[in-house]
Amino acid sequence: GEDAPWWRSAVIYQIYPRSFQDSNGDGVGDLAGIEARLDHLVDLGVDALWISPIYPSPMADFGYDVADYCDVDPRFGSLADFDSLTAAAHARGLKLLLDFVPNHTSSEHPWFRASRSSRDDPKRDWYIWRDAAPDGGPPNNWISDFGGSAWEWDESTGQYYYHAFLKEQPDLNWRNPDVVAAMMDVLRFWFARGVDGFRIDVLWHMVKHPGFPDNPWNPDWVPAMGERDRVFQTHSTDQSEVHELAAAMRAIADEFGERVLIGEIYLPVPKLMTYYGSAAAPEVHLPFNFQLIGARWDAREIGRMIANYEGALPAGAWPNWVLGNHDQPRIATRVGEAQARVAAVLLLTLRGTPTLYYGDEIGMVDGIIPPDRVMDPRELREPGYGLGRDPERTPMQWDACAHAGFSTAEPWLPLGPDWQTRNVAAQAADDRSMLALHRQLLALRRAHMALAIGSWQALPAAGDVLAYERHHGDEAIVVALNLGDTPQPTALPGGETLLSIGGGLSGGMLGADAAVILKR
Ligand code: ISL
Repeated sequence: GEDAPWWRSAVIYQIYPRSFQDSNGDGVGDLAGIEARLDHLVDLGVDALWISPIYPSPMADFGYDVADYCDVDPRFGSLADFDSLTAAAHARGLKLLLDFVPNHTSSEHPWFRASRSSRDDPKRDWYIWRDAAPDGGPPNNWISDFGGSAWEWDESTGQYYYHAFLKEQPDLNWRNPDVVAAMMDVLRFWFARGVDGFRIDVLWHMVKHPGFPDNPWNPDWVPAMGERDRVFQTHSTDQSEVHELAAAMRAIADEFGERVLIGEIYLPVPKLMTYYGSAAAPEVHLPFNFQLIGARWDAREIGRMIANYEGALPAGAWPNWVLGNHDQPRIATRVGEAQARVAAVLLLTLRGTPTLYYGDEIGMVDGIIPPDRVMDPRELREPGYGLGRDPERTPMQWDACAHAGFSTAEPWLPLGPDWQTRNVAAQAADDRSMLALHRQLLALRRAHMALAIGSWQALPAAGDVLAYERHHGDEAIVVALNLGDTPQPTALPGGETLLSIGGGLSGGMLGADAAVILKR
């Protein structure tokens, strides 16, 4: 009902802090920059911002390698800047979410420095250390997400340590209760500081099989898939004990009132659903649903996927949708400019909490990164397969001034190819722009409870058309989308047009790349 928790009707906006706004002229975005741009988020109409990691870090994986969980990296600012940003966000009615990175620390974290100092160090068991196999090789065949064995030999103590990602990102041993206690204190630290929730990095990775058996080899593997997929991550991820940890994190969030936990989980739907937990032991509020990122852009396939996901939700569980993030090619590049508009209507009219990736509201495309500008360690380790993530991390395109208004200096990554014409300033002045479309969609969600929190029901449709109805109380709203580039015959219940793009509906035909929202 109307008193649903804030995160159910909210739209979340993801900020990659290096790339949003630089305030001090070093070419890297920072917290003061985000604060200076908060009014963009207010004008857009989102409810919450999630900021990718801001903690002190050697930046081997741009902040997903944390060296101190309870401070701010000087490149991003200070704790005082963080408090100022939090207050400024809250003053505008915006919630603020941080990124919690519990699976691994930086190899420069004092905990790991202690752990690797000697086999007898009290912190030795805070990480995952194993003897070599009899041939001196790694303990098993587990492979890092960024390529190569997930085990790194430590010469001085004569054991291997486990890292699911870079060797600069050793995995914590969450089977050790001292690790659990220390990390739960990290959550309390930020909740007490006013953080409204967390996105939890690689939640499904946190616990590994205690026997460390080999993972099954993937018989269909080809190099273009990336080294990671040589094996199935059967024993290295998604172990049953992870659910106790998720429930423990949830219990802490609940100590602080209406806070939200979002789990980053790349698993098939039935497995994803288990991370909601149960009524007795709730886990994350929103296990990220990345299916729109993986799906073929086809009305029938996406229609089946939505219905399947809706049908699989446990009682009381709230859905969510994502079109892009800092690890995935941008939606405008995946489906093209015209369909990116249709995709925006889809993201913002499905049932559930949407997360919008910075720049997608102006239709930013993937950047083109010259070889000498590559920054992503994933690209540097496995070049040439399109696995690199720099293209979706280029600076926010604010205006047509120097460096797109992002910085007074050369940005850490090159600007996107179209920044001089595709930017916030240009689109703010054009009521048919992608930005204007996002503002309209977000205003409609605010004005119509059926869109914000109503039920979802498929409507019959054929060809490239996807159609559904949202209901709340007496309100019924119909959405129809043409996921193709030819006009499609479409029969819809009549109603008042709330929004129409790409030529809309006329004479029983939904135009190429068109979408309509009707109030019955
Ligand atoms: O990219 C992936 C899914 O298509 C996976 O390889 C990966 O497991 C997933 O993206 C995990 O990402 C998160 O953790 C990483 C970090 O590099 C990413 O930026 C972060 O989103 C390690 O912390």
